[in-house]
Amino acid sequence: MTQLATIVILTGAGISAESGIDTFRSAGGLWERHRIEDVATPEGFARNPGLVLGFYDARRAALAQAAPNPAHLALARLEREFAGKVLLVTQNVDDLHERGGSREVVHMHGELKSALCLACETRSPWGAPLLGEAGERPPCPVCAAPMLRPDIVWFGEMPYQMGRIYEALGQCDLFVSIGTSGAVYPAAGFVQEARAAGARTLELNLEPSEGSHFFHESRNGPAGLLVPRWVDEVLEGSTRKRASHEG
Ligand code: BV8
Repeated sequence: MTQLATIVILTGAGISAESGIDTFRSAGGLWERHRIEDVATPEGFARNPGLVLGFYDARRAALAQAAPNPAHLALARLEREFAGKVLLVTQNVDDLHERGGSREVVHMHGELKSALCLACETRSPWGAPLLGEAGERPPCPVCAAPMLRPDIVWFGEMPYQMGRIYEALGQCDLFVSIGTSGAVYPAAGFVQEARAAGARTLELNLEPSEGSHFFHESRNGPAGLLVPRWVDEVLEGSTRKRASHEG
């Protein structure tokens, strides 16, 4: 394996599936129980804010019952021990990468544990419901307006940190996609950006995704099994960071 310097990783709902978090498009997934137009678009929120706030409040509450799985832990180990650069980009809005030990995570579709104020447009860390029992809306921590919405990128909205992501894709040696169906853009197009920049591309997914044919290599199986093995492979084949306790 040529010396790896920069790895870009994209994760999707599949990496959190073994932690008990629902995916979107697998059988029984989120999009079977809710229409995307109703709960994951600005128009749906304008039409029925209570339905959308309740949808995300339920998912935020479910986070407390979920724990990071071996795939999350392995990516945190890679970040700690790999001597080159790793950029972890996730489409997921859960906090399992952070709770698994990853220190730098790019949440391109936003986060359940953040709230966006429609009045002052600031994003604030948020762990509580956004809709009270009696339908009341909590005040924004910055401007006090009762105008908070989930800090989630809905369909038709611009994902976060796209400039930073495209810059990394243009310079990476390896692009790895983990647990995503490749159904949603612009994330689904990242593999082509990486290939155009000369990177090797690897897909780790339970089954072939819509974009499998774009990858040089595709391995199928549960992330909890495939990701730790892949991280071992990368760390064995490359120099490791000197552990901080070695001084
Ligand atoms: C934008 C909200 C532009 C957060 C989400 C036609 C063509 C191309 C594009 C478009 C088009 N029409 C419209 C568009 C654009 C649209 C889009 O892509 N639509 C699709 C449906 C065609 N995209 C957008 O609107 C994006 N914005 O384009 O803006 C723009 C330009 C200028 C100015 C303004 C705007 C915004 C997209 C973000 C939408 N928000 N979610 C939330 O509620 O969570 S997307 C939603 O799907 C989730 O965020 C999720 O991240 C994303 C992708 O899903 P996956 O993560 O892949 O999950 P999925 O269930 O699909 O798959 C799970 C996979 O895991 C499966 O493959 C399964 O096999 C695997 N798996 C399961 N278990 C395991 C496993 N793998 C390993 N181990 C396991 N155990």
